[in-house]
Amino acid sequence: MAEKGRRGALVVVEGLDRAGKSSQCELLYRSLLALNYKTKYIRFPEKDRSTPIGKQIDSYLRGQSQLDDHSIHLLFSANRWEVAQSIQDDIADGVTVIVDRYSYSGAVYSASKGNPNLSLHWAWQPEVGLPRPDLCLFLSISPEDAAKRGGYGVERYETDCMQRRVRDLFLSLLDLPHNDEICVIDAGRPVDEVAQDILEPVLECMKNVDSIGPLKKLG
Ligand code: FDM
Ligand code: MG
Repeated sequence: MAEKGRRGALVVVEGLDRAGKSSQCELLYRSLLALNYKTKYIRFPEKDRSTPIGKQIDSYLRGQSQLDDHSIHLLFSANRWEVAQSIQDDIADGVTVIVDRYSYSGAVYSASKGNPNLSLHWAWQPEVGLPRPDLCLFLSISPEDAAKRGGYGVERYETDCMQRRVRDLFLSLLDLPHNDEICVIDAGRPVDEVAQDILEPVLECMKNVDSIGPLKKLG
């Protein structure tokens, strides 16, 4: 149903572990397909973690390898740069691309590790120039609601202390004046309600891409 000549929208879904990002991305993807929109759903780190960089990230997250904080940070960023061109091509082709985690996770998780040489400012720099989302939905969940959703897995960043820092840094990003494409969604509610709250701004954004103009770059 993409109208002739209209580009797709770049829609990013962000939030803490257990906020329901992947389930909501899946629901959004199916809703857009059901409405006959050309749509793709991708995630970072990329789904199978199967590219050479994806494999290194996977091994690090599982605790099977050690890497300097800056190195792993740059690998996460490189993982996005690997697919930046194909995102741009899809968008130009009228495909709406839904992205599960993006540069915001990239900067915030690395800057939450407590490394004094790895500030949020430093962490953001490799993201500059990547395709800029037309809309970023931040799924917000309180630590209490997150805790009700069951225990963490075994991956490296899935600890209370880390998640608390990540949450605070995410919130500080939302306050920055140039981040006006970020929309906060209360993700502590039933899945269907959250899905409805996500679908509306996404459809609105897809309708407005012409007035937004060409896909922008992160600055
Ligand atoms: N993560 C994810 C980062 O630290 N940097 C990044 O750039 C991205 C995309 O990887 F703990 C972290 C966030 C999370 C872990 O992601 C795995 P999923 O979405 O929970 O699989
Ligand atoms: Mg996770």
